[in-house]
Amino acid sequence: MRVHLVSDVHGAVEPLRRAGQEADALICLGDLLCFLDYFDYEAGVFGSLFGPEAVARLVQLRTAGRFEQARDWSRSLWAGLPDARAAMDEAIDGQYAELFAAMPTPTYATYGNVDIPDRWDKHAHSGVRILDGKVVEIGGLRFGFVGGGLPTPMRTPYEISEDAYAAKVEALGPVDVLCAHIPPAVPELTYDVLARRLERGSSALYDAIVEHQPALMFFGHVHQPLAGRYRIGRSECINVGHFARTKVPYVLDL
Ligand SMILES: [Mn+2]
Repeated sequence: MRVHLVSDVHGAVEPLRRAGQEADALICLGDLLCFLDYFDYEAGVFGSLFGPEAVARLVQLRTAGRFEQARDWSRSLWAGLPDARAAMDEAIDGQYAELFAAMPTPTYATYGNVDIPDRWDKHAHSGVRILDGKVVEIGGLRFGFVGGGLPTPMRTPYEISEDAYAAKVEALGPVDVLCAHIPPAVPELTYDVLARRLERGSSALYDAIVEHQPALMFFGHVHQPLAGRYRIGRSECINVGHFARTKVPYVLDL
C-alpha cells in the first residue's frame, strides 16, 4: 500500500491533485489555506484582495518581527473594504472548495494552524475523513492525528491552548504512527533557517513519543527546518512539508 503524505499545502491545488492520483491513500496534515504567500505577493487571500504592494509591506513587517505593526497594517487593509467579512469568507470558501475537490478517496486529513475547522465539513466530500484527536487504522497500523497549532504572536486562525492540545495528544494513547501539523518540541525540528526563528513545537507530542515510542511521527508546519528528520529513541520524526513549495509528497510504503 502506497500512502502519500503532504503538509502545508497553502493553496497548491494542482500539485495536491497529482499527489493524490498516484497513491492508494493520501494523508494531509493541514495548512490548506493561503492567506499570505511569502514568495508570490499576488497569491493568496491577501494578494487577491489587496494587491502585491500591500502584501510586500505586510511581509516586510512580519519578517522584521514587528508583529504589532503588521497587525495594524492588516487591520487598516481590511477596514478599507466595503464588506470585509464577506470578502474574506468568499476567498476562503473558494480556496477550500478547490482544495477538497482535489483530494482523492480515501484522504485522511487534520487541521493546521492556518485552517478554519468549521468550514471543513461544508467542503469535504465523502472520501475525506477529518481527524483531530482521533485514531484510525490504515494498512493494519494505528495512525493517531492531532490538528492545529499553539499560541503565537502571529495569531493564526487555529491556535489552541497548550492544555487543550495536550488533552488531544493524551486521548490518542499508544499508536504506531503519530501524525500532527506541528512538530514535537525539538529545536532542530522547530527552527526555521530562512525565517530565522523557532516555530511552535509541542512538548505534549514530545512526551507522548518518549512514552509510547511510535515507529513514526509525521508533521509539517516548519517550512525550512534546520533538520527534516530527527530520532527520539526508537521513533523516527519526519517533516513531510513544505508541499506548497516542494510539490512532492512524502511516500510511505506499507
Ligand atoms: Mn502551519
